Amino acid sequence: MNQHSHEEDRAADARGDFRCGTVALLGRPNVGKSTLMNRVIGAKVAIVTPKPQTTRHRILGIYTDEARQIVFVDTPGIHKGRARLNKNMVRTAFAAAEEADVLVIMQDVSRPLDAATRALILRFADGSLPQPRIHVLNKVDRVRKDALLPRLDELRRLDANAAAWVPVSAKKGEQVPALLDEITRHLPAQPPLYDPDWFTDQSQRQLAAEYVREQVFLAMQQEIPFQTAVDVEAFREEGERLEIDAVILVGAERHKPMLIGKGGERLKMIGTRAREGLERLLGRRVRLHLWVKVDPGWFDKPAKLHELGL
Ligand SMILES: Nc1nc2c(ncn2[C@@H]2O[C@H](COP(=O)(O)OP(=O)(O)OP(=O)(O)O)[C@@H](O)[C@H]2O)c(=O)[nH]1
Ligand SMILES: [Mg+2]
Repeated sequence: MNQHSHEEDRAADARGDFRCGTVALLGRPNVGKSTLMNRVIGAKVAIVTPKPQTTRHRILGIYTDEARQIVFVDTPGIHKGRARLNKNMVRTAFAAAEEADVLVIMQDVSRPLDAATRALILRFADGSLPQPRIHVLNKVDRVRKDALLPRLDELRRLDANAAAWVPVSAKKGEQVPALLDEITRHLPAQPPLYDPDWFTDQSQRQLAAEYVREQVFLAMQQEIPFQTAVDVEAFREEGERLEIDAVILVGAERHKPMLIGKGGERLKMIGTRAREGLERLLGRRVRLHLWVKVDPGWFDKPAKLHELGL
């Protein structure tokens, strides 16, 4: 995925100045964590939608060049939610933070600094986790530059001991190289942890489930996406082509006809778009079969969540 030579990797490695470590991407839902990771990796390894609570798992995105390997750990947005699924998502985010070498705490500067964002910043600012904190002010493409200064001032007061504050646009790529350099400064000197050719820890099977879920999030409204999960039941290679059978699990009986749509049109559209995205990502033909199953309240059932890796 990334253009670099293995010889250069080995050279930096041999000099002992190669840097490598993990960076947890933390923040409220919808601030752009997954967008940033995809931008750095140059591929859609984590799904992105305009709806909050898109990411549910901890997802690795591995960036390697001649001098460093930055292992991004994308996490679910930190939010309050009563269902077990929501609590598990938030637990996943905090667990990722504990294990990382560097914390990137992201916010959306196109929105006011609300109480929940403030509370999240303060939660890390107390230094209960010892790692360096880099605050990322995302979506600068949506604000006037002079509006950033008061925001920066306020953040510096909230977390005076942070390592850096970096305004970026994950969507446009603005200031992303500067952010990578800032992160690199805080990484330990050590050889790469992952094969430089790898860019994510997800299997093609997991990516397929996520790509379908992305299309469900984009196509459906109200509570439906939040009560939907995707489970790949069969995954096999037929020559060059991938054959994938996936079940879309919905949380209520009445969601099923809405997801399928008139004459099956909506489900067909979800399948087509997910398949096209997967074909682009994997560079091979895909045949995708989708079914819809109802499991009332699955998002509160420990056994079901476990089965889905949630
Ligand atoms: N204008 C603008 N939009 C952005 C930027 N970064 C992300 N977005 C949009 O913000 C929305 C949310 O992006 P995600 O990357 O899914 O956000 P997230 O933080 O991963 O969200 P969760 O997974 O729900 O926690 C999407 O519609 C993105 O296109 C940015 O720099 N500028
Ligand atoms: Mg996300």
